[in-house]
Amino acid sequence: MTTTVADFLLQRLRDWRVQHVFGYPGDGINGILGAFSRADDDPRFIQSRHEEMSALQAVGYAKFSGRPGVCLATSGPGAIHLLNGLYDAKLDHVPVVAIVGQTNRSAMGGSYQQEVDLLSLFKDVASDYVQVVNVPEQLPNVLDRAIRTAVSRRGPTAIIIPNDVQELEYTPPGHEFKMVPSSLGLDQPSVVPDDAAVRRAAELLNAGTKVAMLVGQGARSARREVEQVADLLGAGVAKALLGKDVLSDDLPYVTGAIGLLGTRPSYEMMKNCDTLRTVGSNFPYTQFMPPLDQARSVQIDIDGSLIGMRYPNEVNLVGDSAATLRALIPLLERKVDRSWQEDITDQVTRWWSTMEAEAHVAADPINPMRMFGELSTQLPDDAIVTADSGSAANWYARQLRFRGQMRGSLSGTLATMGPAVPYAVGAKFVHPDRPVIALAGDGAMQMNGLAELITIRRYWQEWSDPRLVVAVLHNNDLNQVTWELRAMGGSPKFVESQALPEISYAGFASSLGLQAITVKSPDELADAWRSALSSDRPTVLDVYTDPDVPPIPPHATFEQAKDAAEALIKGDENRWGVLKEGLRTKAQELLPHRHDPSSG
Ligand SMILES: Cc1ncc(C[n+]2csc(CCOP(=O)(O)OP(=O)(O)O)c2C)c(N)n1
Repeated sequence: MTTTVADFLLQRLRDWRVQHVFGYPGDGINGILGAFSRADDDPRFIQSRHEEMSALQAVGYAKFSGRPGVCLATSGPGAIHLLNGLYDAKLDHVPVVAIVGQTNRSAMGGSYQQEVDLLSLFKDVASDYVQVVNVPEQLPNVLDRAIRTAVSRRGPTAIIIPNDVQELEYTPPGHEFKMVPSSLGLDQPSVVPDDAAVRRAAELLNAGTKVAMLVGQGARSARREVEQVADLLGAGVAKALLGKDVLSDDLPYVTGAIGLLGTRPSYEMMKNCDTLRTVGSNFPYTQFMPPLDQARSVQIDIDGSLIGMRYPNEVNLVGDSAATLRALIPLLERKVDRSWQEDITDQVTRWWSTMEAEAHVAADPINPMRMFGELSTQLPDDAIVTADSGSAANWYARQLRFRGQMRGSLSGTLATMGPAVPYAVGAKFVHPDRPVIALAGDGAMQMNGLAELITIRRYWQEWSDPRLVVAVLHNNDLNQVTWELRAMGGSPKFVESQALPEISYAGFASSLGLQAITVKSPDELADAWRSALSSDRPTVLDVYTDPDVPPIPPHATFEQAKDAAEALIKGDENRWGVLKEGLRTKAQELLPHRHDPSSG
């Protein structure tokens, strides 16, 4: 039997140890689908309900595996649907390879059905590498380069294979003029800056007395080293959103999230430090970093093109975070005066009790912070948590205490709606033996999550640990934007754009045979989470939450508060609830707390 280009494509993906391809069919990739059938579905074709979901599943897969995610779509509309997920990969620096079909070569340029200029379509999103395979001999090089580029540049790449090319007999590139051979594999270097640069960084850090560290997802492989440095320097450590799982929140000097979704201890630490050390983070909001003339600063990042642009650093060290920190550690002097770190530790302890108290503020019917707070205490040590880009992102950032081997992610930079459920599906194919929790908005569920519950229904029985919990913040509101309108735009809630139609998420889940739990009272929350986290199947927790609890940072500025108040005066339909919940929540920062998590 002859080997077609599509057969070889799958063979080569197997050679690269790709085990899953997240995709959706169409006649533009019929040649490839035929090859899947001949290859006994190896790699495994994972079918979603929408190509954007396939791309986001590939992003989730890549985020939780550290390996490239692969997605597949047909020409024209299928390729277009992939785009948003690929941009998510691009902005969060995640390796994803997209493979798409195209009309036959004979029809190209003829305004043929489903013919879209795919090179132009992918030109921006896959700017590191996008290529058409015109003849069989081109394939190994194009595929290998797409994979190697995605991994080494940490972003999406795209391969376009016309339908008729997929069906051609595969012939390898030869040893001739204008042939490009190829090879498998990629051994990446461990990059360490030169000694002089490391010494300059050490001198700066040794000179400081109030050291603040900021870690991001690039520090994930340097957990032990970051802890060691924080201890030596008597520093506090804030975590950028994508770096939430880099360090345990049980470490007393970890101040947690930073920025608009951040914590007060992170805010205070940045406001008062004299030295800043950033590791593996591209956190963009400079206003949450020290005033520009206040701190001397060192940054470590693997990417020389992204370093040094968030703060006027004195030293920009391009290198692998763990290796660079290991080179730095012997040069650091242990700070004798520990008062800066002790002060941070006190603030962190108080912060967690404030969070607990805020979560226990009565709301109508359920305070969303309580939903997350109850989860936090029950999170299994090996849990993987994903979150949507609405108000869930705030509570994910502030209320969840990560520890153990927990992993977590969301659409950190594109902040697209609806990644929680597809990321969770992607995570389940990486770690079928771990519990996965998706924290979803009801708007996101209506946009795409409900349909992806069907994908979960289709596959869950093959996961060795069947626990996948989709917890829906059922507030009948596009809440995050409603609050942004109030706080930033000074506008009241515009009901036509913000209110969502009421539906039962539990009802839909139960029609699919998933466990479905509706929660309408805060007293039911703990049992609901227990039941979901001990279930023998995936669960949808349909939690009726109060849209009037403000997802506004505790350090909201006076201007923002003024805008919000003006918005309410202008006639917001929820004005009384908003005022009540806002005041009650804010008061928790000032009041002594009954719920002190440090007391158990
Ligand atoms: C694709 C996309 N469309 C619109 C937005 C703007 N947006 C950000 S959050 C949000 C509201 C999300 O509502 P929901 O999922 O119900 O979550 P909630 O904030 O209510 O918890 C919207 C519309 C976006 N980020 N992405």
